[in-house]
Amino acid sequence: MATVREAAFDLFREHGMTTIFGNPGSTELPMLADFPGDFRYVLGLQEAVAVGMADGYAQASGHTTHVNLHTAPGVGNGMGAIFNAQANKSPLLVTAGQQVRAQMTLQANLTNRDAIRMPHPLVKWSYEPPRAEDVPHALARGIHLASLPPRGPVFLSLPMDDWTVEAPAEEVEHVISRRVSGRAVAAPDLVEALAQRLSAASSPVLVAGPDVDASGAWDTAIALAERQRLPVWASPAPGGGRLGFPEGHPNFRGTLPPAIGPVAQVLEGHDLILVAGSSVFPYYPHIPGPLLPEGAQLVAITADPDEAARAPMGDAIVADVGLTLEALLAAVPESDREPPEAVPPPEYPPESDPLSPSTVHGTLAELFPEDGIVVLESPSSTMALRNQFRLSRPGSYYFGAGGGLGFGLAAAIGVQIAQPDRPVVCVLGEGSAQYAITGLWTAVAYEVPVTFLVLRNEEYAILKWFADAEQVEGAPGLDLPALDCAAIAAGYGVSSHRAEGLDDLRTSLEGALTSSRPELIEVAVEPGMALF
Ligand SMILES: Cc1ncc(C[n+]2csc(CCOP(=O)(O)OP(=O)(O)O)c2C)c(N)n1
Repeated sequence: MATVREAAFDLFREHGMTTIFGNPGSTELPMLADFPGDFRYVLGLQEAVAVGMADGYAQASGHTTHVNLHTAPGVGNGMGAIFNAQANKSPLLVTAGQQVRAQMTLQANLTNRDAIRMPHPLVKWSYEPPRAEDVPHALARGIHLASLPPRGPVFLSLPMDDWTVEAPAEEVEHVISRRVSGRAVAAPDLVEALAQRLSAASSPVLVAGPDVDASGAWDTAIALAERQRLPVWASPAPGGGRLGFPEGHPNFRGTLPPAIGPVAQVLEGHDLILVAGSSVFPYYPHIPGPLLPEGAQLVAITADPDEAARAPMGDAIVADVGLTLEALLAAVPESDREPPEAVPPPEYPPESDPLSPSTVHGTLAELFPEDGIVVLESPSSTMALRNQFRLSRPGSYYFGAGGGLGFGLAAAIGVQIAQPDRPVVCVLGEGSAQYAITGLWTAVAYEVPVTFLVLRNEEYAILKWFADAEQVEGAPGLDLPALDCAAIAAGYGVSSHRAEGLDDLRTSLEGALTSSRPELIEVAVEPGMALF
């Protein structure tokens, strides 16, 4: 007879979930007992980092990923990162330990007294099984729910004395062998009607969002844009956690601005806006204006019913983005509209002291390997990086769609573990780096060769920009003098370097990109926002 623990690990094995991220405490040790040799445990030194790494790993591998947190305080530490994971639609099985059942009612130390309610608004399902025997079934249910569209985190609180209880054999056999799938194509008449609207439009445009990449629709989006001669915009950067279209493709125009009025302005002249795999739209800040340009209609394809329902304008089709784009592609003819012409990246400013963030990003873009991956969290220069780069392969870009800092550094490690053959560069502001700085230890301990490029502007530049936009004067806490990331990294055992000038930056980037260990390069940059 198998124990609950043996059944659980068989279930994880069956789903290919043999890499577990976590930070353990006394309430998690019974789960980790006799840890099987075919599993890998990746230790994060703080729960937010463990969740962020799992988020990156889940997105870059495409598979539901298990992250195990310490009971109440550990779940609390992880909540900001769980918020990010739901915004990223990252399929996570988040488990946490709990007091032994016999001591929960008297609320012994470390009891999570309302475990289900704690992460509730951030997860698709939050549960504590009523009996130890229900743990394998609850884990399976959580894995299926996390994997079904819209993907996202689920949470299970697991009392620490459950793991050694005997599991119900027949039930477990069924639970382990079940497969649940949720990719659904839109009804044929909807696809046909959309195909007719698209072909009949005089100037249609495609807005490609993160779920194009997540649903494996990269090539289909290219084929559709080419067949219908569609100019293509990336969905606005704050919510555009992944790219939906190759930035080096001649049809690619750029990244939409993240505000109501400016989006309508940029899309002026188009009569049909087809949005694939994005919410409509991830706006911030609030710059009012018309929701759509004069005379334009909008249709969104999304696998997320909530995204479809909450959009303030346009129609929506709820279905798998990849399958629906394929069906649409098959239903539209070759168009005779004029094909768009390529937009080259803007020229970056010449060397200055300190360097402009645009010069740093332009230089990185020049050296960037074909198969490289960028994980970005450098708030005041997000747009500069997007404008300087022309990333053109699927799975090449990850950005925290939720906006909670700490995603970048942690997720880059998870992405690199999931994609060991592709070089990962994590571009960070020195302020952002602090939210997950302990991740550097994990990168060293597990030999994860991420290149961390830290832009040091000695301030929270984007908050100064927001202060201006919000007409806030005299706000404290927006300067970061003397935060020495190279020295901090050295303390974690990361090989680090402070780049002085452009030549040094170039040489050190070249070295780091081919290094087989984590490297951190800090570069001083001009304060303020960098857009191009
Ligand atoms: C968890 C969390 N706390 C606070 C913020 C607010 N915030 C947004 S950007 C920012 C400053 C980031 O500083 P830095 O990385 O140095 O980037 P810069 O703005 O200078 O480019 C802060 C504190 C946030 N987004 N997430």
